[in-house]
Amino acid sequence: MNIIVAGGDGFCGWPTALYLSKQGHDVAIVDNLVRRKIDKELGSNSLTPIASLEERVEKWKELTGKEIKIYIGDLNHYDFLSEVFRQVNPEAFIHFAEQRSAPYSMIDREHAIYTQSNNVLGNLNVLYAIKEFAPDCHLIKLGTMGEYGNPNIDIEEGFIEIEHKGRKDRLPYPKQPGSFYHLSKVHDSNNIMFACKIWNIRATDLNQGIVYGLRTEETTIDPILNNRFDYDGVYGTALNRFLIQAAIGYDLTVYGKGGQTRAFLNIEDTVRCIEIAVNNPAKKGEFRVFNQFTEYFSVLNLAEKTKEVGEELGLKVNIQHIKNPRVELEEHYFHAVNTNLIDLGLKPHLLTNEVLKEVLKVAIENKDRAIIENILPKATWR
Ligand code: NAD
Ligand code: USQ
Repeated sequence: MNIIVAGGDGFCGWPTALYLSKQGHDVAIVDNLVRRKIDKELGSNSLTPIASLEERVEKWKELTGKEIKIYIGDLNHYDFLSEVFRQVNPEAFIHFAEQRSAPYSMIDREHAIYTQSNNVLGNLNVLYAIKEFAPDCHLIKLGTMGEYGNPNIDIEEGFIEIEHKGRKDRLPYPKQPGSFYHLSKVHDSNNIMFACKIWNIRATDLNQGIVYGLRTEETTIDPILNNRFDYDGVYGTALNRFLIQAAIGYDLTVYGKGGQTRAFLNIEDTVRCIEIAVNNPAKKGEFRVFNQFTEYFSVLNLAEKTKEVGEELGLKVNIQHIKNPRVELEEHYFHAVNTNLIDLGLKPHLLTNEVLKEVLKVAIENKDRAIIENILPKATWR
């Protein structure tokens, strides 16, 4: 298939582009490289050294003979996006290309406005481009489990049957997101659902949990194909941050009580979930939602697992409960359904001590690159 991977220079997009290219698809990456610019803005870096996108795709071609085309530009420049659609004629558009950090979106007004305009308007441009240039193209859009927030009932996959005053309907599941970033994903979901209804577009909204790990079979073939590994207080996510903190001898930063429970998946499963969505497209006019995660854990539980594994590798690991920079529940009910992807064949890579050790070893190998002053969170919600 002709597949566009938007955001293909990023943490989830790069391994996905390689994996789909390996499966024999014609892959084109669209990316404006803004994530690399944000590293400069924040004085931050990936713990693993990462090559330029040009070097990455050249190396992939040299090693496999497979070409990945690259289009450097912004989804918010509609002329650019239109030209990409004309040239690629995509059958699937995988949309990772958004500002994805909740803390970044909460820094101040400018960062909130940037996040919502980049994400919501970029996605709207993609919907218009599909309507105008590739009406059969399947939009596979990365949403987030955080769209749902922490309701005191089970979280369904996108929709819930409700009985009210004797009548029943299947309605979108209520959303209670916890940051301006997470809100941008809710706005995207609403726009996609509406576009499917009025223009007969086909779309899969993947409400992804927090991704841990960094390596896939393809990214480990050569160091030039390395994936990025974020650890700073803005872009680093819970488990990856703990593993890197353990590697550099920094106390693990559990925010508040640590009873915040979140859904997780291994990066190896991210790429497979995308493949499953590609191979099983939504029907014309269908808006479907898959909850893309394999397990859930409390933050404290993950810190304890990291401590156990770190100590097995001879590291001294302490857990610190620091003041929570966010406004969020620190103890709550969490039970979410994730059967749609499993029913379509996903075989989860679960979080074992062996898996944790592999990621921890990558962190140890690269620990001298860590910029210590970037570890504590600086952006606050209040
Ligand atoms: P990332 O920041 O590493 O990658 C995003 C990529 O998109 C970057 O390369 C960036 O340069 C590009 N981009 C951003 N805005 C763009 C624009 N307007 N035009 C063109 N390119 C643009 O993020 P990631 O961790 O790979 O996340 C990918 C997607 O998955 C995001 O939509 C994110 O919300 C979602 N997601 C990520 C996680 C996670 O744990 N990383 C979990 C759930 C959902
Ligand atoms: N947390 C800590 N200590 C840390 C970092 C985080 O206790 O050092 C806590 C946070 O307070 C929060 C939880 O861990 O309760 C998760 O935080 P996170 O930074 O790992 O994840 P989040 O901000 O939700 O965002 C990440 C990705 C985002 C994606 C989301 C999936 O950056 O793109 O959408 O995970 S989900 O959480 O399911 O919404």
